[in-house]
Amino acid sequence: KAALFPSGLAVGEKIFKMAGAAKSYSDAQQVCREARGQLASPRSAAENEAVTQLVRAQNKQAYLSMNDISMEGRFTYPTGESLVYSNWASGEPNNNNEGQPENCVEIFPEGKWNDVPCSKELLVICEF
Ligand code: GN1
Ligand code: CA
Ligand code: CA
Repeated sequence: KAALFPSGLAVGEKIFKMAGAAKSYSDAQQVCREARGQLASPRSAAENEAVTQLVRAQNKQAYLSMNDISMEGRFTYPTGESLVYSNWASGEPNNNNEGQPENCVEIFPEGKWNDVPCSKELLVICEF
């Protein structure tokens, strides 16, 4: 329990933990996998609020686990399951970064989501 302070938060059965330096999506995935977790996958407003608290503390965007790499416009969890909850910012996902596709998801300090290029370097939050 003490290890959650100051970078972790428990919601129900799930624990979210801020992992440190900003990374690309594939590097971020690896950080969480090596820790035997996965990137943050908020599946409810309560979970999204917990992730938002961690992001707000850094005032920088972070990666969520979900992507639409397999099929454009269909965002899925690492299991391949479609989203059961979303909190897209107005106009998102737009799959458009100056003409380049956007297949990964960032969460803002306000808690809203935006699709971004998977090459973008963002904070890493893992869930366990
Ligand atoms: C950003 O920089 P710009 O406007 O081309 C953002 C997009 C958003 C867009 C919303 C890399 O794109 O994902 O949809 O703002 N790009 C990045 O206006 O974060
Ligand atoms: Ca996309
Ligand atoms: Ca976008």
